[in-house]
Amino acid sequence: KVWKEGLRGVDTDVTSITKSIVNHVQTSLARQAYNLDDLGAYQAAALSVRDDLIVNWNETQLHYSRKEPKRAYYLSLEFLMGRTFDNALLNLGLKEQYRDGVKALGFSMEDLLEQERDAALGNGGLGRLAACYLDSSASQELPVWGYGLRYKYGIFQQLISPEGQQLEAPDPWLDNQNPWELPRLDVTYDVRFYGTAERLEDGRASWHGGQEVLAVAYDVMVPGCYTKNTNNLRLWESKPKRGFDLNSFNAGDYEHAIESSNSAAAITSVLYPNDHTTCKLELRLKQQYFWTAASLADMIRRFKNIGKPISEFPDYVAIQLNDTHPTLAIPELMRILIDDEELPWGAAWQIVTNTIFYTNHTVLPEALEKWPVPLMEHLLPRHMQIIYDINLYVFKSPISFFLQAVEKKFPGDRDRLARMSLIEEGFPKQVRMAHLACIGSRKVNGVAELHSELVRTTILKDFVEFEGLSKFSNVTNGITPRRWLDQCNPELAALISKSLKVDKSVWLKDLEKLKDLLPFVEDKAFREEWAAIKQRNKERLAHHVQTTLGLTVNTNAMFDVQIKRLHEYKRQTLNILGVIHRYLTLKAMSAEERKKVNPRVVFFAGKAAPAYFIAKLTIRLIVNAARVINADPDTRDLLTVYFLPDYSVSLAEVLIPASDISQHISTAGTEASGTSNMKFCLNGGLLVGTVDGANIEIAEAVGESNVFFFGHLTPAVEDLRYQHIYHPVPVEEKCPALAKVLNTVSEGRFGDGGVYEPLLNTIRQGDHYLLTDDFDSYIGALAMVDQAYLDKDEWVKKSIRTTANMGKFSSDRAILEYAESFWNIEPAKVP
Ligand code: DL6
Repeated sequence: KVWKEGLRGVDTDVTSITKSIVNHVQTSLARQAYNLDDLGAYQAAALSVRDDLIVNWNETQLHYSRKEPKRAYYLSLEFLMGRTFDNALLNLGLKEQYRDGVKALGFSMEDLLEQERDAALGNGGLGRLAACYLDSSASQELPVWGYGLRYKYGIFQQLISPEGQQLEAPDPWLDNQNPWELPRLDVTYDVRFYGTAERLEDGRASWHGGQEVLAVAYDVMVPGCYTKNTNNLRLWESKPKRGFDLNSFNAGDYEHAIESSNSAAAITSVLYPNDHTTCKLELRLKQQYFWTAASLADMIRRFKNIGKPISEFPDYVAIQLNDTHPTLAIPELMRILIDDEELPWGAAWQIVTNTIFYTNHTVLPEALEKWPVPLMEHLLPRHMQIIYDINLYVFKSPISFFLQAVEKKFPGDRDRLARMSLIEEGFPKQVRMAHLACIGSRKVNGVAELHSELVRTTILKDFVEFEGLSKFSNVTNGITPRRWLDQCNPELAALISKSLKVDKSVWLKDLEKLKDLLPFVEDKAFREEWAAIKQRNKERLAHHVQTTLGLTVNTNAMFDVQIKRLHEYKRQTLNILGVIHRYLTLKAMSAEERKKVNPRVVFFAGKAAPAYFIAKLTIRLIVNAARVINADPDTRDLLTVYFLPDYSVSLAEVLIPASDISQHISTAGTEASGTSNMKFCLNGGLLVGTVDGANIEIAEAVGESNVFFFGHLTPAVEDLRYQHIYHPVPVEEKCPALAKVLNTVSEGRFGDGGVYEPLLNTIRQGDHYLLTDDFDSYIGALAMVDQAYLDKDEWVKKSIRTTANMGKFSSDRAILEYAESFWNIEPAKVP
C-alpha cells in the first residue's frame, strides 16, 4: 500500500485505535465508556482522528516555515465543507481500522458518521468550490491556505410548513463543539471601522478613532489525500476589543455598556443567505472588511517572519479573490503599503497588482456587487480615499491616471469613461467592486469556457479592450473525487480499483486514469456490477427518505434529480411544470398505454433566499403538486415527486450516487459553470441540460450522445427577451402545451391557484428566463430520456462512458492550473 509510506507511521492497528478512543472518552469527555451514546462515541473517535491530523498539520506548517515556498491564499467568504470525519478517515487511509475499532467498542461506523453536523458556511456552488479547492491543494501538496469567517450560524435550516411554505430556522452548528477546529487565542488582530482619515503631506494618511474590533483565529485542518500535507483553513471570529465599556457600566447604563460587545460579536454571527443578489447592509460590508483586514495582517506578519523586503511580497504571496467579496483586499493592501510601510503610490500599486488574482463567478447583473459611496465613506473612510485615488491616479506612473489613460486610448468616448469608472454615478454613487477587482488584479478568470467568454465580451468588455486579452482567462471548475466518488459512492470506487487493478490512491489523484474503464463498457459482468451498485445506491436513498420523511420510494423507477439553490435562472419551475405536463399526459392515457411507460421518481432539493418570494412560491408548487400526484392511484406507480427539505452537502452525498439523470436546465448564458453536473456524471448519472456553463465541456468530454441537450443557445437569448417585451405573444399561441399546464395550476388542481399567480405571471408576462421558448424542446429531451432508458443495457454503457470521461473535472486539475498559470507556486511535500 504505497500511500502508507507518507503517513504518521504510528501504530494504526485496531487495538491502538480503540485505546485512543477510550482514552478520549475518559479524559477529553470525562465520561465512562460503559454508558456512552453514539454522540459521545463520535466525539471521542473524532478527537482520536484529530490527534493524527494535528501531528500532520504541525509538521506541514513547520515544513512550510522552514522551506519558505511561495504561498497562495484563497480568500472566500464561504467554505461549504460539509462533514469532516469520514473525509479525514479516507484521506488518512484509516477508514477500515476505525470501522473495526468502533465496532470492537460496540458501535457502528454508520451511526457515528450521522452524529456529525455539516459545517454549512456557504450558500451553494461558490462555497463548495472553495472546499473542493482546499482538498485538492492539500492533496497536491501545494502550500495554500484558506481564509474565511467562522460564522456562529451557517446557512439556515429549511423547514416546510403544512402549506408547503419554506420556513427558516437558525443553524447552531457549533452547539455540540467542533472537534475539527483549533482555537488560536494567541493569534489576534485589531480591525478598525469608522473614524477619520486625515491625508498627510507625503501621500500617506492617518486613520484614527472609530471602533476597534478583535479578530481571533480558528484553524481548521485540511488533510490531503494519502499525504502528510495537511493545510490550514483559518477562520476569523470577531470579539469586542475591550469587552465592557466600564465607564458606562459604572454609571448604571448597562445597555450601552453591552452594546459595543454586541456589535463586535455580531460581525461573525451569521452567514448571509442571499445567493446571486447583492446585499447592501452595513453589517455585510463590515464582514467583508473585518475578514480581509485580519487575513492580510496575518499574511504580512508571516511574510515578515522570513525577513525579506516588502518589495518581494509578490514573490512569496499570491492572493486569490473568490468573487468580489474580498475586493477590499486591494485598497487594504494599498493602505498597509502606503500608510504603514511608507511606500510611494506607484511601488505599492505594483505590489498589489502582482499579488492579487480575481475569479468571477457570475455575469448576472443583480449579483454584481456595488457599495454605496456614503456607506463606504462612513465605515471605511481611508479606503474610500484610496479607491478615489485608484480611479484617478493609479496609472499615473508610468502611464497617467486610470480614467485619463482610458480617455487617451479612446479619445472622446465619454460613455466608455462612465462605464469603466470605479464609481457609478447616481443617488447615491456606488463603488463597482468588479471593476476594482479587475484593475487591481494580475489575472481575471471565469469558471467555464462559455462563462469566461461572456465575462470578456459583456461585463468586462471595456477592460479587455483597454488592458488586452492576455489578462483574462478561464479555469474551468472542478470537484474533488475524494468526497464526490470515494466517500459518497464507496462501492463504485471499489469496483473501479478492482477493475483497473490499481490502488485508489493512484486514480483518485490522477482522475484521467478513469479512461481505462472504457474497455469495460463491452464487459457484461462489469456492466451488471455497475448497474447493481446504482440499484443499491437507489435503495440507500429510498431508505433515507423512508427514515426521514416516512415515505416509500419506488426503487424500480428511473431516478431524476434536480438539487441546487432555488433561483428563477436555474428554472426549477420549468422542471415542476414539466412534471405536471407528464402527469396530465399520463392521466389522459388508457390503462393499456400506461403499461408501456417507464416509472419515474423526481427529486427536488434546495433552499431559497428567505426574501426571494418567487423562489419560495416554486417550492410551494413543488410540494403541493407532489402531494396531489403522489396520491393519485391512476398514476402513482408511474410518477412520484419528492421535495427533500434542508438540502445540504451530506444530503447531496446520498442523492448523487442514486441518480439516473440529473437536471441542469438554466437559461443559456446564466449558469457560470455549475459543479453538481460534474458530481452526477462522475457517479455515472446522465445529464439533461441546456447548452450552458460546464454542461458544454462535460458534453465535449463524455460525448454528446451521452447527454440530453435542449433549449435555445446563448446568442439567441437577448433577442428572445426583446421579443417578449416588445412583441409579446400569448402563451396559448406560443406554447399550447405549457399554457395547458399553467391553466391547470391556476384552476386550483394543486391547491388554491390564486397563490401561484405571481409565479405564473413571471412566465405569462416578460418571461425573462424563457420558459415559453424552451418548454417544447425540454419535453422533447425528456421523451428522449424515456426512449433511451428502455434499453437498460445501452443505458449502463452510457453511464460507464460518462464516468470514464470525467477525468478533466477533478479539482486537482483546476487547482494545478491556478498554481501554475496564475500563482506560480510549487508543491512542497512534507517528507
Ligand atoms: O464557480 C462556482 C459557482 C458556479 O458553479 C455557479 O454556476 C455560479 O452560479 C456560482 N456563482 C455564485 C456567485 N454568487 N455570488 N456572488 O455563487 O459559482
